[in-house]
Amino acid sequence: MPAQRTNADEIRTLFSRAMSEMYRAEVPQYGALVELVDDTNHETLRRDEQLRASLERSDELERLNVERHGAIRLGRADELFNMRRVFAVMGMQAVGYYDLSVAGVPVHATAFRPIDDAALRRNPFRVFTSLLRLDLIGDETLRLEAERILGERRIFTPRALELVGIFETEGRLTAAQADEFVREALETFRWHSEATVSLEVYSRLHDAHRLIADVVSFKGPHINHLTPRTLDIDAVQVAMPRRGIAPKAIIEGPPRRDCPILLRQTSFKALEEPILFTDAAGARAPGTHTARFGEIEQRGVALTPKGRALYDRLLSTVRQAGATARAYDTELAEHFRGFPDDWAELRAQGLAFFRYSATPAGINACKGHTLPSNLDELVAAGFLRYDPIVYEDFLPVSAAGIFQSNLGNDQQQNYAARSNRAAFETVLGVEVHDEMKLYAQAESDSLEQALVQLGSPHLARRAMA
Ligand code: OOG
Ligand code: NI
Repeated sequence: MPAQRTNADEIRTLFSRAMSEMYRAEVPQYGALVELVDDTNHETLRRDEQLRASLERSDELERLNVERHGAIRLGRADELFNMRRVFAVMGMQAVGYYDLSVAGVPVHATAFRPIDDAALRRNPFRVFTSLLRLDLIGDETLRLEAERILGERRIFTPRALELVGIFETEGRLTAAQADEFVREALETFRWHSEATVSLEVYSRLHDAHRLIADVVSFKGPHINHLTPRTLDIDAVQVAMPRRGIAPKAIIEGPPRRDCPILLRQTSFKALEEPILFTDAAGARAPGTHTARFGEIEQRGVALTPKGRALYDRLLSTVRQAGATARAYDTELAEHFRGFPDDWAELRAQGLAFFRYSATPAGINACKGHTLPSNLDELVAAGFLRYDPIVYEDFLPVSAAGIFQSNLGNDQQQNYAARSNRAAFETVLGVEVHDEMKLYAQAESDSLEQALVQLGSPHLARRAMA
């Protein structure tokens, strides 16, 4: 039903724009980061004509400046359930399960994002959404208190939920309802400079884990960062201090390469912001809270399970080596020599996902002739081309690195690694999509279509088998 889909895509665009405006107004340093990213993108495009032409061809130039993702942290089961319904209105579905308890962060998470190609092309905005795992708080008194405090808040406006209900029955919203929905939904993501707890309770939550204080002490799950796309993440990382922005020590993810893979990201350190705390008697006390930051990202090709296993293995050897931040980049580049940096090789070894298309030469050649009956030969003859499928998800080790850099290094904690995907999905109300299946499907759909265009439906069937 195209009408429905168009509607959701438009609402997502309206929403991400509104969120961006709100966040720039709330966090001026984020505005400064966005300016730096814009300047760097311009400079990169000025120097790299080929890149400019390719972005222009794929219609990406004008969308270069739209944010790619944001993140929130929820506290209660029904908050996650309803968040799924809210994001569904914007055409965003839960993809992937991320267990961050292994990295000392007491949350598990998913990414709400568009899943089909057309929607991703229109606006790829996604939200990394984590749920606090109160079951990982050892101190029972504190756990019960956190539960009680969270139990009293309502993070959605009644009207936002009403509009979600209308969308669920009608399959779409009118333009006026969409505007109203965006306004109402935005309220959930707003910053509150007044805590719902006393300074004393805040401190106890904070001592258990800074993230617990962040989730429990406020009226709602303030957006904690937004992330634009950069064309040159290394240049922005280096330039941040010159603009008075303090970057985290390292860029997360793979090293810089000719054939970019997965996702590279870095951020500036979260800001310490003034907060008013109120005790049970109504007495107020000033304090601070540190949660909000700005991030940038650069995406590459999605890896197959085989490619991902290689990535995870190489990365973990670098991490185990425990290099200092200064030596880290060199170590990383060194270890990743073991990862082919050539498109043909990545395809031949089945390390990455590609989108196939029939070339004009191929379409011409197949009129009246039989083409090679083998995929590699079709590629070699220039009848079939392949382009990298962009990785649209997150990386747990990187996410933990982003979390960690904002928690201060004194807060390294260890939780028993108890991944609990089933519990997460029960609370969510649906199963999360398997991202690998989505990429594999996109690849095989493109191949099938291309082979049909080349008049080789039998080959298409064989390739699909
Ligand atoms: C989310 C951190 C994860 C990313 O880009 O990996 C994330 C958070 O700090 O709440 O956004
Ligand atoms: Ni992020």
